[in-house]
Amino acid sequence: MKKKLVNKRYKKNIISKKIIVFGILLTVISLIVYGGINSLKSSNGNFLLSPARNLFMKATYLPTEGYAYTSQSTGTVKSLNSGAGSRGGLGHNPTITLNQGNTLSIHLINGDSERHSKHNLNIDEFDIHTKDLGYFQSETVTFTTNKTGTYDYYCSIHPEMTGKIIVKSHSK
Ligand SMILES: [Cu+2]
Repeated sequence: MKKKLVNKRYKKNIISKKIIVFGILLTVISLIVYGGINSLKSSNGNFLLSPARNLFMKATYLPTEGYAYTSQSTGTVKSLNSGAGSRGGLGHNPTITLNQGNTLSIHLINGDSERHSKHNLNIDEFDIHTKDLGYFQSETVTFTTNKTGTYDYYCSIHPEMTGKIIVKSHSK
């Protein structure tokens, strides 16, 4: 009779230990999964469903145009039109055309070797605001085009630094 009781207690002990170990494992796994999901989120809080397209933008000073963004298409962003008066394959303040649901990473570098002015990049509708970047500083912003329409990107320091982002719907 006594032996059986001891056996029961021993079994109970093992079970509660198993539950504790299982609980710890579950916590660790949840943390890993949560971290993984969070790393898939873009700057405006949307989940990345497709790999980000990359756009390299340089904030600079052009003798004829003044302060401007220039870009080099990496081939992943479609219809990256160069602005008027572009030279040497570099358009200034280019129009960026995207489809709804696209994820775009803009890598902005302050390449203002002429004036060494600070520059930033803002797209209000997608909650994109970089820091004021000093000469040679860079920042990457990532967002998902969760709505269609034509939006402005701009530098809050230089009103002439502005261009358009056109987001088209899937069906068109
Ligand atoms: Cu600027």
